[in-house]
Amino acid sequence: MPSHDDKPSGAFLSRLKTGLSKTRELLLMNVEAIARGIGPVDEHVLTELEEALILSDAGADLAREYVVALRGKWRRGELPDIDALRKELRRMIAATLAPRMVPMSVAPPYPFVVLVVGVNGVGKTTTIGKIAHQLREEGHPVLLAAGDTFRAAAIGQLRVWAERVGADFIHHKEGSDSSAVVFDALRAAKARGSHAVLIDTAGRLHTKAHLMEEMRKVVRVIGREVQGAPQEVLLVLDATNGRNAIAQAKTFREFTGVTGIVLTKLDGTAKGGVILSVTKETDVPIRFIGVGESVDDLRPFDAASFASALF
Ligand SMILES: Nc1nc2c(ncn2[C@@H]2O[C@H](COP(=O)(O)OP(=O)(O)O)[C@@H](O)[C@H]2O)c(=O)[nH]1
Ligand SMILES: [Mg+2]
Repeated sequence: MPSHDDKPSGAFLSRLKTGLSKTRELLLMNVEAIARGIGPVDEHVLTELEEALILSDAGADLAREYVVALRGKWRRGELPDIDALRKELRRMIAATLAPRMVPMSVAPPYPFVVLVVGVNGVGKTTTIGKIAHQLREEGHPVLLAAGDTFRAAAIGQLRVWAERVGADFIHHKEGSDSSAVVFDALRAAKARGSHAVLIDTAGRLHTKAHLMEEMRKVVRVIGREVQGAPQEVLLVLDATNGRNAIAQAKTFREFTGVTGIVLTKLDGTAKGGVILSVTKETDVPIRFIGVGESVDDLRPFDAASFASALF
């Protein structure tokens, strides 16, 4: 989808910075010289930096890789001061993230079907509401499907979003078969000319085999109703889950053919470096990042802005 911020504006960057402030504070707190922003680079700074990156969940291998590269440059006289170090680190982080920066693009043939998956509480329903809001702002007719039939409250939560953003809403009663909801939603979308169908799902992992089987069934139903769909299977990961998010990515990947990742709650954690681990350990684009609970706090992922907001 075309973003609101093709060129990150000052306002966008400052909001992103606020969202990532816990991670930035952790990094700066641990690397005193970088926090001060002046002075020479030395071995002590490089060691502190490696530790801070590991603490932020960037992954030990990547932290080492960065610091080895930085040390090489420093020894060759290419990093005269902290400012140069900071710029180089930003450049490296952006380069690591850049291959995963592929926006989700809602395009014909319509309906463009987005299945949203992930474990309980990661932010699936909220993310659907935020994406629906963006699509509505761009003028797309949108339909939300209440595929999480596990609790009545889950259906109600999605209904509130649908009303708020002006999207159509299809649901069945609590406890019904989510494939049947999806079937009805797609029929309705075709009849009404919806451009996008966003499908919410339940994410209770306590019966993993059952959940994954249900997902497969939903994917089959979608494929039968709309040729080439689902065009997007979005896996929502909660950044506060740290390394556990990587394990979730692997499980869902195997069963549902994930095509994009949304990393939420980056504002709630000092472990924002986890985005680097996700990038290193999966090969799926990061479509959006969530940096807060408000409707505007979901952003298309931009590698350079992310790196600047961090360091
Ligand atoms: N701080 C913060 N909270 C979020 C973000 N995304 C979702 N949440 C909150 O996380 C909680 C669970 O979200 P929900 O969408 O119900 O998760 P679901 O179970 O996966 O559908 C809610 O309180 C959301 O407001 C985010 O990016 N930042
Ligand atoms: Mg939900």
